[in-house]
Amino acid sequence: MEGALIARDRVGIQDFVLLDETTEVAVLSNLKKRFSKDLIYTYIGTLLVSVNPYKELDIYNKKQMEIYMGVNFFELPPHIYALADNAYHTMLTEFNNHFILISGESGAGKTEASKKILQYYAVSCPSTTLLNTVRDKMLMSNPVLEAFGNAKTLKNDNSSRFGKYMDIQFDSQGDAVGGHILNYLLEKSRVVHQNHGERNFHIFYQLVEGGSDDLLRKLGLERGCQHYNYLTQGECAILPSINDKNDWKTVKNALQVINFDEAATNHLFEVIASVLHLGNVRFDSDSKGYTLLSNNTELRWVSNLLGVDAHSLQEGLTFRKIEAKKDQVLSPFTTDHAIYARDALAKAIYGQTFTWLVNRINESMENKDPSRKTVIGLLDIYGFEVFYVNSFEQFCINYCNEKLQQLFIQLTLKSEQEEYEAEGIEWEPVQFFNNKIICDLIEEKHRGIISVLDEECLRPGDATDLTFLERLEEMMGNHPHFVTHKLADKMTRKTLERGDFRLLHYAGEVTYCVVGKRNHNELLGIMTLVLCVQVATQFKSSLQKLTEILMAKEAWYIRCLKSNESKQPGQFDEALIRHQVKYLGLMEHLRVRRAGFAYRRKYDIFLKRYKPLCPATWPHWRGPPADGVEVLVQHLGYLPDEYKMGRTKIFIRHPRTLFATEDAYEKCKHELATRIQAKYKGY
Ligand code: AOV
Ligand code: MG
Repeated sequence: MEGALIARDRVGIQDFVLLDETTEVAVLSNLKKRFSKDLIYTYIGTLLVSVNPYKELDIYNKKQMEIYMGVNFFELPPHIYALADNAYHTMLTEFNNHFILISGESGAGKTEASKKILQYYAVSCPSTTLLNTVRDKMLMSNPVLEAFGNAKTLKNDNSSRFGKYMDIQFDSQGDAVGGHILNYLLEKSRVVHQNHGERNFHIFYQLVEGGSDDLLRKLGLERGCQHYNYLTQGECAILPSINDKNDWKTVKNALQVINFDEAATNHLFEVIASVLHLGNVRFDSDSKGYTLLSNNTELRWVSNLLGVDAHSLQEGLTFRKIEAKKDQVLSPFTTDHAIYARDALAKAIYGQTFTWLVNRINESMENKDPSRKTVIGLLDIYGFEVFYVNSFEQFCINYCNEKLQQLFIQLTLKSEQEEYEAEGIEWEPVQFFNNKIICDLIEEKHRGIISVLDEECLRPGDATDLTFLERLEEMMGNHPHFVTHKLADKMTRKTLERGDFRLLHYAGEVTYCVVGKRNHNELLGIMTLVLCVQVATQFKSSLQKLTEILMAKEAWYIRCLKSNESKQPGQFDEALIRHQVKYLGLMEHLRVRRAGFAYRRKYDIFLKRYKPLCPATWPHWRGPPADGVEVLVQHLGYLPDEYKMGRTKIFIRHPRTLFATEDAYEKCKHELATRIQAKYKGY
């Protein structure tokens, strides 16, 4: 198919680079126009912008996939399949590794996008029966991981509560031969606590709603979420948008596909059930203030299901072991402490199970012949989020988004600069907001928030969450992106409580609460703090590793925009979208793309298309394509200022120059066709 290299859509412009003016107003109006016609995708060069339609569109079927297979990026209307296909073909022809970075705030459509890409590869890559099984496993890993790692939040009914990076491995024929998943920081606190309007992880509800009578009996569970403390805090266990019974069936099937035999499946649900039982374990205090179990039934189920001794379990939940000289002394917990220990155990069990699950999935997708392979990595993490109360988890999630934004800035600006350099083209750098300052504020050695947290916990004895906050104030005092009640000006102070600190993230302000608002117990506060440190430090280094993995690959970007806060189809909330366009750096990206030159093409491709426009190049040009292009554009009357000749490509400054050429080409093609028709009419 020839098609137009830069087809102009009937509705709006399909590549922002070709807009006449790069103003925010023009960008928004183009997005809006397209959105109103269900055209949710638009390019900025090879970057794909996607606006969540909140309704099923008929653009993801097999027929659509076939249309996009092997077709040049700009020949068809923008689509996620076009991006997936281009990454795939570039990988095959250049035999290098790629990754697709999908970003956007919570509910913007990242997870859906990553699923669409995986489905595209499942259908479009060549297949053999053997490889079909690998492919099925990759596809089926999704419902399983979503059941265990996603939950309803206020932002998204299917919100990812873990970060996921998946490598899809291909052999030199382009067959998908294996996969590997890296997972990042699961939001474990959700297992024991959910805010109002939110749920625990889907799997719990699926089990108690969908599990067979027989299974529930074996696990000692009653049907219905209302029986479980861990499932009812958010007061929204049952929702019209989620069908737990059906999802249960999907997950059960998926588990079979990814090689979970009966024993493994049983084991998995025994562990899940044990968490539900733990949540129902209650404590009383006796006359001396010592903690006792209210009753033994739940605990016995936990010990049965996990195969641990009931007595030690009870002791662990109600007493603290203190090492005194060579002896061990048991000191009774207060009820608060016992609840804390119970919840910590539930979180640990769930976290371990999740890791185990990911490992099992990885085993089942393992590439049996790892010689010569290339990969396409898919990155789908939890999006930037701001809630009424933001705790440590939000801090990590937003930090992760901050890092990816930094990666995006480095890679896009760097690669653009390199392209101009490689082609010997002079260019004016574009001003942009670099969020490195916020990344440093969080992660810098000895001075960042994570380091302060780390040091504070190492201080003997007297560290509390309040001293942590004081230390932060001391260290960050005049940092432009850090505010606390004490540091704030009069106006801002009204919006901040004493135990909070606020970060001015690239995507907006977030106030984090340091002092436990759930239980105002100082000792518990510091325990949580210690746990946070172990995670934050680990998280920091795993993000560092991820950055290295990504930096070694060629990048493709999908920027997802949330169309409205109420999850409604057809609603284009202009203010909300403007905000995202801003902080995602889309305007800067666009300007960088156009910094002087909106359009660039390899000489041979440019010449092949437009050579009918000049007698000297038509029908054949003998000589270097660059010379042919020079002759051609001279003939077309390009002014010296309008274009530049690079080493392998022609760079054109304004879209209108190219539009004129494209129009001339269409006219010429039409005339040629008429002439040919006329010629053959006589026969
Ligand atoms: P997220 O991954 O970006 O949020 P999702 O991909 O889960 O967001 O999308 C949220 C919801 O929006 C989905 O459940 C769908 O209902 C709808 N949606 C998204 N993309 C599409 C699409 N292309 N077509 C139709 N509906 C769509 V989070 O995981 O919360 O950051 O942490
Ligand atoms: Mg998601």
